Parts: sequence; C-alpha cells; structure tokens
Amino acid sequence: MNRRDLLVSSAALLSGAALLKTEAAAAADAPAAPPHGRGLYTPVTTPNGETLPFTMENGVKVFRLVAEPVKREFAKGMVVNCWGYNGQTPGPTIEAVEGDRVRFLVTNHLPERTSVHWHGALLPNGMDGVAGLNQPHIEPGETYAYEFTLRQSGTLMYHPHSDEMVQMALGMMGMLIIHPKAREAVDRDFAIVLHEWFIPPGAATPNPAVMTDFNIFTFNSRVWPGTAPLVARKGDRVRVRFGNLSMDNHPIHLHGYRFEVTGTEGGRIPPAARYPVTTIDVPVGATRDIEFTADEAGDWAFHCHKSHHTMNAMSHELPNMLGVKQADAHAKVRAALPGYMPMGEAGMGNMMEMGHPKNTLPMMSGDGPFGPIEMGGMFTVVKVREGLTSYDDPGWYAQTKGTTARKV
Ligand SMILES: [Cu+2]
Repeated sequence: MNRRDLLVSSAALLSGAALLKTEAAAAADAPAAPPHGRGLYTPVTTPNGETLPFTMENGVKVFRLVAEPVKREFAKGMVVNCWGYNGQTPGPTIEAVEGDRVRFLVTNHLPERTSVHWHGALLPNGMDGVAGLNQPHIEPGETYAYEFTLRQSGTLMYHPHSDEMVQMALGMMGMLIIHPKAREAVDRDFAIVLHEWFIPPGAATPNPAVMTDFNIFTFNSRVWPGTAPLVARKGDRVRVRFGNLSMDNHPIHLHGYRFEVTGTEGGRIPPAARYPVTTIDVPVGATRDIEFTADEAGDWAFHCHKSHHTMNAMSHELPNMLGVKQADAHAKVRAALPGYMPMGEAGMGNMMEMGHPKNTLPMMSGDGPFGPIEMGGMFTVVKVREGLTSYDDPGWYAQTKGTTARKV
C-alpha cells in the first residue's frame, strides 16, 4: 500500500471513526545503568537501548551475543518484526578498553545462518567475520567464539557478514565502543545507531528487498515521539557517537550549539584537526563522534536534516496537491469513493490527526509544550538543565519570561 492508498483508505476509514490521538511525546525508557566501567571511563548511554554485560574469565572479557528475531516497538502503536541481538535492535552496545583481550561468543537463533563482522576493528584475519572468506557461516543452533586483543580506541560497530542484505535490513547491528586507556574528560557519552526501513503501512515486517524508497528512519530503532531525550546538566561536556549501517547518509543537525567533530570509525581526530559545525553528515558504513559543552539550557531539537527522514510511514507516489483547488473534484470522487476527503491543498501539517491503518504511525507526530511538533523518524530533543541531580527526563523546558518568540 503506498501513501496515496493509505490516505484514501484512511479517509474511508475515517467516516465515523474516532480521530487519532497523538501520543504523549518522549517515551521515557530510561537507559539501563551500565554494569561496569565507572572509574576507567564515562559509561556510554544508549538511548532506548542497553550496554552488554561481560564476565571476566582468566583475564579475558567475555561477551555473549545471541542473534535472534526480536519484536521492537518503534513508538507507541507500532511493533515491528525485526532481527537483532539479545532481544534488541540495535544489539546492545559493547564497551571495552584499548588493550583488553575480548571474547565474543555468538549463538545463532535465527532461522538462517549468520556471522559477525567487527566493523573497523584491527584484528587477525580469521576474526573478521566475513562468512565464506574468513570463517564458515554460523549455522542455526551453533555458537562461535571470536577472540582478539583490542589495539585501538574509537567508535566501531558490529553487524552480520552473511545474508547481510536481509539481516541488516531487519535491524542486526550494534555499536562496539573501545575506550582509550587514559580517562577522557566527557560527562555524557551517548551512542545512536542510524537506520532506515521499508514497512508498508499496516504491515509489521520490514521489506529487505527495498533499495532506495525507505519510509521509516530510526535512532536506535525508535522513531519520534518514541525516541528518548538526551539529557545533560548545564556545563557538561557531551559526546554523541553516531553509527550508520543504513543505505543512505544522514546529516544530523543540533540546534542551539556548535559542536566539534572529534572522531570517526578510525579513531579520535587530533585536536588540531577538529572543526566546528552544526550538522554532521554520517556516511554509510561510518561512525562520527561529536562533542560540545552544554552551556545553554533549553530543549534543543536534534534530528536528521533530510526532511523526509523526520517523518513516519510516508511513501513516494503522492500527486502534488499543493495549490490545487479540489472542491469540484471532491464531490465527484466522493460519490464513487465514500469517505474520500481532499487533502494537501495547503500543506500537510494539519492533517496528521486523521485515522490510519493499525500498526502504523502518523507521518508527523508528538506534542510539545506549544502544540504539535509535526515530526517523526530521526528526531529527538537534547535537554540541558541547570543543577540536575539525575539524568531522568526533566520534562519540558520552562523558558525565561520575555525570551519566547511572540505574536505581534
Ligand atoms: Cu537521514
């Protein structure tokens, strides 16, 4: 079903149906407390996600990953049949320290074979995870061990290298973060995996055959208003690490700040080579780290700047109705198609409360303190507050009187 069909059938469904209520913004799944590491490094926070625990066995950090089908709620009202690791997509964030000896035990509970590639890691050839080239495929039911010593630091990723078109399209990917031996001066350290999917409106399973026309764009496999805010105390040094294993680049823009690009999947960028920007383009197959000092309190939009990537469940075959006078045609079409309603003549911002097929989100959604935010997809909010005692969602920002744009 394309967007046009969706609009038409939604209009038909709307006859007598209740209007959709947009859900409360900012689902607040608090990130799990990191189980280890405090003191050596600032633990990474994975919004709407988790960090993978490990055990120590004879001086080796042992991590266990289970590749398996998972159900992921992208936002309230939409649950997607994904594949991932340990019940999650993206897979849990892996954190270790340069110099660590690590062992990854990967068990395959998928219906097909898989493997894991440690994207960006410097390692022995036999640990690189390209099935067929470096190792046999991991068949369903089997467990493989990858073991090597981390000889770098930086923001890396992991993903399958076995039927990767299907497995990555369904959400199999995660962050592999290697901290340097010397503790770094960051107070908040966030990790966000960028991804895109094609899930026909009303369906629940992504279509991995789609190559370009994606309709759902996610931060850690969540869409606005299901994306958790990034909360910082005023004065905090904040790092955000992005990883991109989707089919498109994503230019991520932060409002209210300039930031520095401080790292790639190749490691830290030397201070003299860093440069100030407000948007960071994250290429496919790459990671980018940014840093800024959170010195201006407020609720700051943080989103992909491709405007179709901040919408949900749209499609691509709509006729352009901007400025088209539909009043005459409306009656004729409605005679043939009861419930049809004209739309798009003056834009689409006010049409997002109409009904839609089940398990599909409105194209633009989420309410803020001043009304509908009219966003979706790759959108969240950086919330900077003075004197925070916890990093739980502090709610909406109370602006100082006289500093809000006003009607004149
Ligand atoms: Cu994007």
